[in-house]
Amino acid sequence: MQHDRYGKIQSLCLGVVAWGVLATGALAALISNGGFETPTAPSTIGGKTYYQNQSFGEWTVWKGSIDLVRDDFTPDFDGFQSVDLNGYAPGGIYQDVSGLVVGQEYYLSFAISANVFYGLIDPVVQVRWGEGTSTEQLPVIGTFQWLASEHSGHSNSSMKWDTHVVAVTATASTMRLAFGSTSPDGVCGPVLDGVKLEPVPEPSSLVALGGTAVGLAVLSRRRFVRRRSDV
Ligand SMILES: [Ca+2]
Repeated sequence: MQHDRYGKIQSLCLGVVAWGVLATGALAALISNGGFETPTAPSTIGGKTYYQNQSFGEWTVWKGSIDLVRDDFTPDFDGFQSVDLNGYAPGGIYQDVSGLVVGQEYYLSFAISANVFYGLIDPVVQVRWGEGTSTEQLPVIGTFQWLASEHSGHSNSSMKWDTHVVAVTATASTMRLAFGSTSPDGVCGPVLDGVKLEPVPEPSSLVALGGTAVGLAVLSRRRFVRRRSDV
């Protein structure tokens, strides 16, 4: 296991700003259904499974299958539902984000955890961001692993979450954002929730945010793994 110190520092700094942005609460959401609260999934183990090319809300499955699950099975990060990116096989979802300003930098934030119904695993999520409709061809902007060894007491009834923040730039007014599991075949994988995209604030706004954001940022634990080969 190789720790990426630069990645951690960068992630922390981005987290300071992003939490501050979120704290303002004044920005319109660019990501639709980022909390996966619709449609309502059945209250059963595995929830509702969606397969390649099927959609739920603004999200579409681009590989494998995923499970939309309710928190009575898998306590989620926010709201009542989240997504297990391993349905019956490693899956992935994408959303085309519109209304972006070309050249503008944004902070993408999200939370990941692990479905450990069949035992502890260290699931991995790849994040893609780019122009075009061929999701497999989009650049991978980050690979993130949730480690059981860092989450004592984690279970499907007491889930521990990692929050991540990544800076992305809009090169078109509509960009595709995709998440994909690279965990082994199986019905338990990385669980995703709380996906948000916020414009990077102007420098004057950063000054006004003050130290509260710093306090919030250091409370979050995160791991940034640049390449799948590092894990
Ligand atoms: Ca949610």
